[in-house]
Amino acid sequence: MKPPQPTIGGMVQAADHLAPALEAATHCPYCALQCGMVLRRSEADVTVQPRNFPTNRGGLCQKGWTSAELLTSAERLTTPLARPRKDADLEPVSWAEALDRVAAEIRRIRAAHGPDAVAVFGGGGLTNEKAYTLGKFARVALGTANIDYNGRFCMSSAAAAGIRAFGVDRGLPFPLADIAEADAILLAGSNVAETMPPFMRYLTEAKRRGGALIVVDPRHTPTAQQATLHLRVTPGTDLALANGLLHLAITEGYLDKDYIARRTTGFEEVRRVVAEYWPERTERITGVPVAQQREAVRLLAEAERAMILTARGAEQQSKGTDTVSALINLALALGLPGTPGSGYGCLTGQGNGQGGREHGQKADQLPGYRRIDDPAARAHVARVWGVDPDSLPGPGVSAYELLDALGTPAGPKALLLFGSNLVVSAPHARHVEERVRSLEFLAVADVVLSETARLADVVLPAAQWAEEEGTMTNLEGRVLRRRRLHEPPPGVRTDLEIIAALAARLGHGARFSAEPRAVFEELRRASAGGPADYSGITYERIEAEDGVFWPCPAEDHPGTPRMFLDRFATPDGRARFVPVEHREVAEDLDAAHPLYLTTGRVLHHYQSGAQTRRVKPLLDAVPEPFVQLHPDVAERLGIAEDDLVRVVSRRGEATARARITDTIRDDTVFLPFHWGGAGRANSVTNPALDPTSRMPEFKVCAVRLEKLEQADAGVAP
Ligand SMILES: Nc1nc2c(c(=O)[nH]1)N[C@H]1C(S)=C(S)[C@@H](COP(=O)(O)OP(=O)(O)OC[C@H]3O[C@@H](n4cnc5c(=O)[nH]c(N)nc54)[C@H](O)[C@@H]3O)O[C@H]1N2
Ligand SMILES: Nc1nc2c(c(=O)[nH]1)N[C@H]1C(S)=C(S)[C@@H](COP(=O)(O)OP(=O)(O)OC[C@H]3O[C@@H](n4cnc5c(=O)[nH]c(N)nc54)[C@H](O)[C@@H]3O)O[C@H]1N2
Ligand code: SF4
Ligand SMILES: [Mo]
Repeated sequence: MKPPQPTIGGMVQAADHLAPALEAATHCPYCALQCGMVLRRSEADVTVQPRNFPTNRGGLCQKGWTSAELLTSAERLTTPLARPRKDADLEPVSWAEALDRVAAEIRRIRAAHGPDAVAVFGGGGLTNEKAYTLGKFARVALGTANIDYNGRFCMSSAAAAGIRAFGVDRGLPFPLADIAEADAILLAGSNVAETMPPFMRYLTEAKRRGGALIVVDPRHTPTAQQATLHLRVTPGTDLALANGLLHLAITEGYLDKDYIARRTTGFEEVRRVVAEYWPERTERITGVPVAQQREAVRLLAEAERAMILTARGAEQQSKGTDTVSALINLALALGLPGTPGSGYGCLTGQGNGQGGREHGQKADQLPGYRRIDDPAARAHVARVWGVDPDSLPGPGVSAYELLDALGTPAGPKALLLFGSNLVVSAPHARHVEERVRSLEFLAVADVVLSETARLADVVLPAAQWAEEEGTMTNLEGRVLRRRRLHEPPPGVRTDLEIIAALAARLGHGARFSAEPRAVFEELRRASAGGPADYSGITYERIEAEDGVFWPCPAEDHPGTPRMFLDRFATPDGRARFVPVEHREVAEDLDAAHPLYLTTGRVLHHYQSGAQTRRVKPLLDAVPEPFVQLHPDVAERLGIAEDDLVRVVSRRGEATARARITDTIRDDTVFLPFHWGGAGRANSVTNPALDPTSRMPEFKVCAVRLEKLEQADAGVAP
C-alpha cells in the first residue's frame, strides 16, 4: 500500500507549539527502526497511517499499526497512586501529594545513608531529552553515582566491542539504504522478520539484486527462512564460528591485505589466535558443518559489497563483547568497515536505544557519549550544568549489579524508575523482584500499572509518545522528531515535567526545564565536542532533512550518514583487531538440565509486554507464553502440542504452552520473555555477566522440561 504523504504544514507546526493538532507526523513508539507514521485524531480515537519515511518506506508492523490503542486504553494510568503504608494498597493521590512524598523519601534516605542510597533506573525508550535530563537529575539533584538503564541488557556488548575496534559506538555506521545494495549480508543472532518487519525489505531487495543472505541462529526463524544460507549454531558459540570463518578466510586467500595494512592494527595476533580454529574443530564447537563454513566465507569474501550485522542472539552472552569483536575481526580482515557499501553494524533494539546510550543515563557516562571518569569531560559538562566538576559523582555500577544491590546494607535504599518493567525483563528476575521488594522506597513513572509499578510506593502516570515532543535517535544514528498530537489526558504528566517538579522540590528547580526544546538546546551544548556530537542538530533541521545523523558538530555541517570513510575514531585513525578466544557458556548442560534455553521475541509483543499485552489485537494473536521445542524432545518427554510445560533451571521455573516445531535444534528450547507471573522467562535465565559490557547471558542457560498435569493449568496473566 502506498500511504499518503503527510502535510508537514500548519497542523504539524502547531503541535510544536503545544497547541492541540488534528494530525501529527511522528514515529512509532516501539522499536529502533522508528517507522514514520501519521497520527490523526477524531472525536473517538486516534488512527495510525504509515508514512513514507526513509527507514520504513511506508511499512509498519502490527505493533505500529495498533500503537494508538494504548492512548485511549482503560488500562492506562491517569492519576498518581501511593501506598499509605508498606502493607497497604495503592490509592489515588494528588500530584502534589505524590511528588511531595517522593521528595520527602529521597531527603530522608539521603540524610540517613548518603546520596548513593538513592538510585535511578532509566530506559532506552525515553527520548533524548528525557535520558539527558534523567542523567543530569541523578548527578546534580540527587548527587548519586547509582544510575543505569535497561540498555545495558540490550546492546552494551556491541557498544563495548565497537568502541574497542572503532573508537566510537554507533549501531549502524551507515544508512539502512546501504543494506539493500549489499551483495552479501551476514546476520548473526537477529530475527528481524519478527523484531523489525519493515527492515526485511532491505534484505529482500538485496536478494532480488542477486545478493546472498547468511543467517546465524539456532532456530530456523522466519528470518532464517529467507536466507541463502542458514547456519544453525549451538547457542553461545558465535565467537568460535567467527574465528573459524576468519581462519578459512586466511587459508583460502581471501584477506584484504591492502586494507589491513592501511586501515588497521593488531592483525598478526588475531591471525595467531584463529590459526587454532580449523574448520573441523569449529564444526565440533558450533555444530556448523565445514561445507557451510566454507560457503559462508566464500559468499562474504567474493561479494563486492558485504555487511556483517549483529543483534541480541550473538550479543546477550557472558562473552558478548568478545563475540562481537570476533565478528568485527572477520569484517576487518575482509576490508569491510569504512568501505562504502560495506561494513559492520549492530541492530539497536529500543525506540531510542541509540540516543538513550549517549546522553548520560549510563553509569559510566556523561552527555555526548563522554566518560564520567574523564576530567576534561567532567569539566565541560559541569560548565554547561553550572556546577562544580568536583560535585559530580563518579561512575556507578551496571544495571544488574545495581538491581542486585538494592536494599542490601551497602546498596541503594530507594529507586526511581522511568521506562523499564524490570521485574519482568531483568535476568534472574525472582531474585531481582526480591531485591526490589526489600527497598525502603520505590517510585515508578509509567504509562500503565506494570508488574514493577505494582510494587511501587508511589506511581506517577506518564504521558505517552503521541502526547509529547522530543527527539529519538534510531538504529542508524539518525536523530528524529517525535511530535505531539494532543495534550496528555488530565492527571497525566510528561516525564520531563515529573523530573523538573522533583528537582524543584530538592532545591534545583532553576536547573531543570520541562520544555523539550529547551532541554534539547542544552543537550546540544553538553554534547558538543563529544563522540556523539549533536551540537549542529536543531528541531528545524530534523524536520527539513528527514532526520540528521550524528556526529553533527555545526549547524552548517551535513551530519554523518556514513562513518569511518577516511579514518576510525581511534587516536591513530586505524581500526583495532582484538584477539579473542572461545569460552564455554556460563552454565553448561548436565544430567539434571540437559537442554539449552534461549529467549527472545515474537512479532506481536514488545519487551516485558507491559504495553502490548494491553493491546487487544496483539494479545488475541499471542495470548499466552509458549515454549518452542523439537519433536524429538517432545516425544522423549511425552509432551504434546499445547501441553503445559514447566521450564526449570537452577534459579527458577516458568510455565508455558508447548509448541512443537522442527525449526529449533533438538538440544535447545526457546521462550519469549514478554510475560510476568508464572510464565516469566526471566525466572529461569542466568545473570552471569560479560566482564566488559556487564551484559547478562539472556541467550543461554541450562534447563529441563517437565510436563505439567492439566489440573495445574494456568499460565501467566
Ligand atoms: N516484536 C518485537 N520486536 C522488537 C522487540 C520486541 O520485544 N518485540 N524489541 C526490540 C528490542 S529492544 C530489541 S533489543 C530487538 C532484538 O531483536 P533480535 O535480536 O532480532 O531479537 P531476539 O529475539 O532477542 O534474538 C534474535 C535471535 O537470536 C537467536 N539466538 C539465540 N541464541 C543465539 C546464539 O547463541 N547465537 C545466535 N547467533 N543467535 C541466537 C534467537 O533464536 C532469536 O531468533 O528487537 C526490537 N524489536
Ligand atoms: N530473557 C530475556 N530478557 C530480556 C531480553 C531477552 O532477549 N531475553 N532482552 C533485554 C532487552 S534487549 C531489553 S531492551 C529489555 C527491555 O525490557 P524493559 O526494560 O522491561 O522494557 P519495556 O517492556 O519496554 O518497559 C518499558 C516500560 O516503560 C513504560 N513506558 C513506555 N514509554 C514510557 C515513557 O515514555 N515514560 C515512562 N516513564 N514509561 C514508559 C512501559 O509501559 C513499560 O512498562 O529486556 C531485556 N530482557
Ligand atoms: S518495526 Fe518497530 S518501529 Fe516499525 S512499526 Fe514495528 S515496532 Fe514500530
Ligand atoms: Mo533491547
